Amino acid sequence: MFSREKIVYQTLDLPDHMSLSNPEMLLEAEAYYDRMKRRHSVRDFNSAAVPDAVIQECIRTAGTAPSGANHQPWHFVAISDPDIKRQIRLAAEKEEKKFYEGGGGDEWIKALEPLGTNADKPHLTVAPWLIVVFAQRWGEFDDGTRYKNYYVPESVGIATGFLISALHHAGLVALTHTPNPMKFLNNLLERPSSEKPVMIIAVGRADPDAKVPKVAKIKKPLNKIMTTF
Ligand code: IYR
Repeated sequence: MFSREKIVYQTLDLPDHMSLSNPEMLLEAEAYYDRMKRRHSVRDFNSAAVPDAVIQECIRTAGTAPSGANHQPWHFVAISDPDIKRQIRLAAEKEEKKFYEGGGGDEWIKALEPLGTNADKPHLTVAPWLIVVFAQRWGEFDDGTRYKNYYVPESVGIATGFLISALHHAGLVALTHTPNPMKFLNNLLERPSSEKPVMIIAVGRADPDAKVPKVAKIKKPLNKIMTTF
């Protein structure tokens, strides 16, 4: 992506400078919270198609995230092909079966009980899109030599947060899914070994009868997640 000679410090006037008054700021902050608190992790999808263009815009949003040294160490693979989704589901369910049959350890499996999850992952074929997030352990200059990436998990985590927020903003629901191990995704999706699969995000509209686990809606109050000095 980069060529060595382009790496120099230059500046631009801050584009898109916003200058809201304090009350306007508070209104915006409240409106965003109001929107984001209506995001729910949904396991019951409607299979109706969602246009490629919507998914593209949401991934474009993810690509605006800040990252270590601005290396943008991520790649998103968007899949609507039913055969590939089926192969992902088969491989993921095989791993999940081992996890839920004891491989995950008693404490972990118990912690998941209130969420009602199990080894069946129908959403991986029902949801019209799967987005697989890859983290790039290193990058390559145009001449093929490698450069290091920095803060890769943090950067990819931030970009994935942007993605989930953008999907919600577009009226879609999403479910993150992390079969372990996920190496099969490199082969299936033809991604290089420099990339580590981080998660699969099932994306679509919610089924009209969708349910969510009651416990998922209990969020820690502000005074438990924030300290002010
Ligand atoms: N990967 C498994 C288990 C799982 C783990 C966590 I941490 C969750 O929050 C939910 C599920 C699965 O997807 O079922």
